[in-house]
Amino acid sequence: MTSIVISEDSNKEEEQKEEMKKCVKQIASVIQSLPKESVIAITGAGISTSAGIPDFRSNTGVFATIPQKYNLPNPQSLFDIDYFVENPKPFFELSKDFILSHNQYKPTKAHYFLTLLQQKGLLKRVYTQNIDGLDLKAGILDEKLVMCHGSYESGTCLSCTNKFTKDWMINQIKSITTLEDCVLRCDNCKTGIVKPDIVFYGEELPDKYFKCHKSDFHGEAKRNCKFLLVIGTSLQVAPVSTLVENVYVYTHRLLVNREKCGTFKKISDCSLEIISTKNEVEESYFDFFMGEPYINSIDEAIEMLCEELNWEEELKEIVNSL
Ligand code: CNA
Repeated sequence: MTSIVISEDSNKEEEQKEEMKKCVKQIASVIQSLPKESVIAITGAGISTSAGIPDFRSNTGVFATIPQKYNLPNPQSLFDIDYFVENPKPFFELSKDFILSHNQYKPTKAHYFLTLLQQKGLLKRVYTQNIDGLDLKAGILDEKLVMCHGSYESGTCLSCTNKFTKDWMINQIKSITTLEDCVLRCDNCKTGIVKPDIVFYGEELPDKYFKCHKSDFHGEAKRNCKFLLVIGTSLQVAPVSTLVENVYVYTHRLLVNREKCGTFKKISDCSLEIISTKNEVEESYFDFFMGEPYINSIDEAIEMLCEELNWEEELKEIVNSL
């Protein structure tokens, strides 16, 4: 006689799946009850990895794969302003392919999910740490978007501050043949280095970051953010990493990421309910997590959420229309 044996592992997997389903239902019901302009999203490199752009800190990310030949003090030196001024070649050599091909990358489902939230009038702001421009390509409006770490859309001469367009930088890079030439030099002063307008470690964030931070996270205004959506970031780079702490105490927060990070590490499974008594009224709010081991990727999480919200067709329409 053969008997069916259910292993402990498969039981656990089933339990995890059920747990995740419950969590996705809860998240969807929160989203369905949100007022206008009450969602703030914070995004990082993980939202763009399925578009083919490596992040920094995954096993296959830039920091793990930087060639030894550059002899960098540490992987972050590649984007450190003091190091760049002394030795800009490693940055340009490694960025060359990205700058040349960056028009070819397409937004991911998670980018389009943010566009869908915008279309529904729910989106207040996207704070992206990314420099790939995919949020703009996905149709996020300029007034809704804060590119916290700048972009490759323009460049500036570090000596005479002359401005250059992306097309100028692309044409210059195309003409580079050897590592020795691998630095963009200013056409105006002839000596300065032209740095793409991305924010390096040690540089100030754009004014727009501080302006929007004031109107989204200060005083009474912070109460307007009812749902903080954090996607694809290890929350290791300040000040953006600190935004997740700046929200009002009853703001629901969802992290969609491979691993838990920052204060989301407190979540034991997929969600954490925090009950608090204020003015003798008991209030509860939730932190949510969608990632491993329950969900394998950001795209998969977004698909699950759209299915639960019944937004699949609308998401498809956006993808096809852009
Ligand atoms: P990071 O530190 O590399 O973290 C990325 C996070 O995303 C990690 O926690 C990963 O586990 C997670 N992740 C990656 N792919 C997936 C996936 N498919 N599914 C689920 N989770 C995934 O990057 P951060 O954004 O936190 O760090 C900030 C830096 C990265 C900023 O200064 C950016 O400019 C910089 N960066 C940007 C890009 C870009 O513009 N696309 C690419 C690489 C680095």
